[in-house]
Amino acid sequence: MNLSSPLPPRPAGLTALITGVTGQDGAYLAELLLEKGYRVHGLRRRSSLPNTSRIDHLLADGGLTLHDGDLTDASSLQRVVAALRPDEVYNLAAQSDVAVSFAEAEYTANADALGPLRLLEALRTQGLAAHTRYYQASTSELFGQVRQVPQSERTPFAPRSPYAAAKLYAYWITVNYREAYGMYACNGILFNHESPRRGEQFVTRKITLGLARAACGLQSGIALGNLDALRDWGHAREYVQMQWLMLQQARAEDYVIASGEQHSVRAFVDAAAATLGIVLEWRGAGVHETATVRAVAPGHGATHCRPGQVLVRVDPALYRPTEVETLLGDAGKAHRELGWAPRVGFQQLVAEMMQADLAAVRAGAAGRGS
Ligand code: NDP
Ligand code: GDR
Repeated sequence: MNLSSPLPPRPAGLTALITGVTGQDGAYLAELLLEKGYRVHGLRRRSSLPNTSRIDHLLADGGLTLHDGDLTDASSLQRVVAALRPDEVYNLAAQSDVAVSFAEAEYTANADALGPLRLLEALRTQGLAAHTRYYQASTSELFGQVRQVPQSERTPFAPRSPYAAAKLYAYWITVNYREAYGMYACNGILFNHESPRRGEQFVTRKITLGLARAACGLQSGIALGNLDALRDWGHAREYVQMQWLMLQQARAEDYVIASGEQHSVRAFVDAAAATLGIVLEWRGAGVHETATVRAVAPGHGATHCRPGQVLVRVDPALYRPTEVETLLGDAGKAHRELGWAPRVGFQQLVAEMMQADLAAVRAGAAGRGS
């Protein structure tokens, strides 16, 4: 990444609070901030089983400190903010699954819309409005029913899910606190970003984990929903660098972060299968579409896949009530002002995820699929 202009100096040894530290982005961001010499604190919500597998290595080092709290509980946010008086807050916590948001719309609004409000209010009422810099994890889902391709900071929002509608409130309340109270508060409008640490319910990871299990004979194939959806996928490790950079500027602004490339879910399946030496044949359309193994090249790990095997079928239950069909980002502003230039391309991202899941399944570290 080339910075187009020198950053204003920030003091060393800053204190950062990351909500959502146990998630994909939280883990990468915690690593990045620790490398930069921050004192890093994370908010962890209560769970009946351990939810720290992505950050256990940071906890073992003693670098990262966790605090119990929940975005739906204002008192816990007030307590943590008052105790830490952080220099930077990265609000990454959210009910982040778009499909789940249709089933849990009220909870999603509570966590994803009111959660950011509670956090901003904690900062304001603790007298930190002029001190703490705040990052809000906004999303390309805000564009929803796309009217303009590609989408930039100037594209109108048109949310298509309870998740996106909640994130719309979070976007605007962040802008409002910036304007009303002079806070350094900004939105990163990030397009889809993936990694081997991606949650298993998201489509990319569902594909790489499912194909890895199929390659090892642990399941025959996977069921997917809308194969035609188009997404702009990048690597999470690179995207969290921009989250940090957005808080290091002379003034707070909102930025789109995207790869500028678009692929379908079907193309992701093809690329993941190719990493395993599998050539697929797609037949049928809509809910009748299937992908069958046409050929398998030896030596790529797909030891249990055979020609004729159905690797992908469509399950209509996995379609969403309203879908975001096409997303493609224009990150020109971030390129010009933050020096944003993604290095990891689509093929490299897919290959890294596929190889990581194959290695994990072979090592017995990823459980048996259904
Ligand atoms: P993950 O789903 O991997 O992580 C979400 C995190 O939020 C987890 O740490 C989770 O805890 C925590 N969390 C959920 N609900 C609450 C709550 N009520 N109180 C406190 N913590 C909570 O998401 P990602 O890391 O992928 O994404 C980070 C953020 O960026 C999210 O806000 C997401 O909506 C947004 N975003 C993500 C994009 C992507 O492509 N990844 C793109 C654009 C925006 P637990 O581990 O216990 O579940
Ligand atoms: P998205 O990611 O909804 O874009 O939200 P997801 O990977 O869930 O879906 C991407 C597209 O794939 C289609 N799809 C399927 N999706 C899932 N999860 N499972 C399936 O079986 C399946 N089959 C097809 C979906 O319909 C969709 O079109 C992610 C999250 O990280 C959000 O928090 C974030 O804000 C956005 O990315 C940007």
